[in-house]
Amino acid sequence: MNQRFEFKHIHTMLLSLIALLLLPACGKLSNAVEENQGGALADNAASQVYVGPGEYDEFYAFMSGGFSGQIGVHGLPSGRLLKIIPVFSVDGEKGYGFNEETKPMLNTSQGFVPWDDAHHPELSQTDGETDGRWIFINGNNTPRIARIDLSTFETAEIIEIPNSGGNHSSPFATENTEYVVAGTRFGVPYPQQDVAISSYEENFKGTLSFISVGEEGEMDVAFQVLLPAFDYDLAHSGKGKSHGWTFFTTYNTEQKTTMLEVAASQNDKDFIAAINWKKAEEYIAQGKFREMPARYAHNVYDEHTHMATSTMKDKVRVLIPSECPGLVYFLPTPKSPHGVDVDPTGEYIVGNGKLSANLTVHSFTKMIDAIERGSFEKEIAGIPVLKFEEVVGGVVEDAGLGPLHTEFDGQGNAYTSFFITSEVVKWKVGSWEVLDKASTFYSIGHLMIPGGDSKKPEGKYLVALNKITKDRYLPTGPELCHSAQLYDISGDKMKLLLDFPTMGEPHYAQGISAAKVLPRVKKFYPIEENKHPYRTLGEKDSRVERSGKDVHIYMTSIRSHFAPDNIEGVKVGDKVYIHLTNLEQDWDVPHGLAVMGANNAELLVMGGQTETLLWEPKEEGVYPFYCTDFCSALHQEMQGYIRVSPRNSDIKLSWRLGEDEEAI
Ligand SMILES: [Cu+2]
Repeated sequence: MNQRFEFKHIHTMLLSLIALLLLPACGKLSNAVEENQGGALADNAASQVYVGPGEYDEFYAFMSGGFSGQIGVHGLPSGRLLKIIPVFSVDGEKGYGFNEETKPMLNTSQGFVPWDDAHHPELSQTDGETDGRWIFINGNNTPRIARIDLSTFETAEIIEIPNSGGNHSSPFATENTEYVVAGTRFGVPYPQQDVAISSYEENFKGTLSFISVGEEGEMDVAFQVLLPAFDYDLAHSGKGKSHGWTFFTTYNTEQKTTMLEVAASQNDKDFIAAINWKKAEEYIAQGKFREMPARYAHNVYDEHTHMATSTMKDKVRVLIPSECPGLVYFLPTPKSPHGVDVDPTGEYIVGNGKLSANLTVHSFTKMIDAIERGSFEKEIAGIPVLKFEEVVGGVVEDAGLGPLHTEFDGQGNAYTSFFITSEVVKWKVGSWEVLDKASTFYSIGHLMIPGGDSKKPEGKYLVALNKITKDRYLPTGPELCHSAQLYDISGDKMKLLLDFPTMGEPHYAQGISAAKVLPRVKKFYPIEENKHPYRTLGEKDSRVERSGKDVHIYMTSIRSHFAPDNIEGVKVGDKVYIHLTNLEQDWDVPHGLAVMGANNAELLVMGGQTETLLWEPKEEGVYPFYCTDFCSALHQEMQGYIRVSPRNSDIKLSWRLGEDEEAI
């Protein structure tokens, strides 16, 4: 009876809290209007974000597209959208996932998956600093990590994460990008199998995966650590003195499977799991792992063949904590910690308990001392649980409600997002005093300072990534654009400069000085390096070949024609592969190609690249095709025809370019 009462009481409290979560968007509308019309312009914020015609922004910002599955590249401080990089979702604009070359990028153990939910862009680092080589991002839904090459701004590799469900605590690189990590959000049966959901505690597990990153960026699942089936929410790797460790937050240590909004909020403290990955490497070297069956896809795009290949892998190395002492420790952390963030020195590990009013900051030094003393509260599945009071390094008290994420400015200050009170709170690392607060519009999730999770933050701007837009932009029906806000953090007080819309949900973002990226950026692909098996390196090699029902068109484009541009002898029932090589060797001259009625997207081919459109004509006729990407004054003349004859036709295959150049 008593227990029941208590449960009901907690239930009511939680429901009130959840109601609060929904409130701030409504309560702040009048404030927002004042802010809109007053502060920003009066302080000449406009000149601070103005980037003149023809000038470059100072920073790149890579904004996750959330449920669009892509990455949006913006300039800062202008907020201008520069590019959408297709990553986990098909993209008709660029033909990604539609052309033959990129279809394998979206292959998984479940087959072709044309969509995902992309959350956390993570720049590669060298010695704890962003280096401008690559950006990684996690696919949440069908667990994957992608690597984008920042010389081409294209997705170069995607690896699936086996034995995982909801890849949220990912990718979060180590100090020299030795690894990117992936913790499962959902406990899942291990190995995946048909079992009763009620057998959760017995059959379900939580895996934390370490994905090695090679010199050229190539990824591999190096090992997994098998933990209890808690929900692993976010992660960050240590740096400096804590280099060698990665920290993962957990919630649902209650191990419930239904009505989690109440059931997973019972425990006063959940954990941060601290993984000593250098120790893991020792255990791997000693052979103390189990090789477990697993099925996961590894997809790689080759910049020279301009094609992706997909390989299925079938095993993974697993470390069991009870067999590997010193590998994992649990740090008790109040109330469903969400973000876990490590300060630039590597000493402080900030755990943001989203149902807590206080911010808990653990000390790495104290953690190591407690481990050396063997001072543990208990063990869970062979994992020592440290004593809260022995690892806590400081508490930021009553800073706000619903702390989520923290980044740093390199001046000894931290900035934490508070979802419920919809604000950014600036506080001092070490003295734990609150220095400043700035409202966000509305309901901030992540925040980002360029390099703000690295050893060397570039603490000039802060971007708030808000969940709700409400009255900030012209209404566009029931769905409004998602939004980011730019703050100047160079002074003592934060100053709101700009709102800018983003594509999909701007879940998290990372920023980097443009100067670190610019020297790497490619302007086109050298045609002499093109190793595509269906390349056409000059117009005179353009041709059409038949092999049974497969017709291969070796086509080229250069301003302003395709070669060939008249093709006859194609029949209903054929599979027509149009392999278009763009012969341009100049910056910013892609050509596109679209065929009337094709059940496919366009091709968008960069200079020196080859891409393939598969077209299966279903009816006889003469089908026009044309260039879709404006390329010259005679772009509108860049067109051609393909004649499609009946299945049993004896029209012979022919092609031509120009009146007199009939080719056979
Ligand atoms: Cu064109």
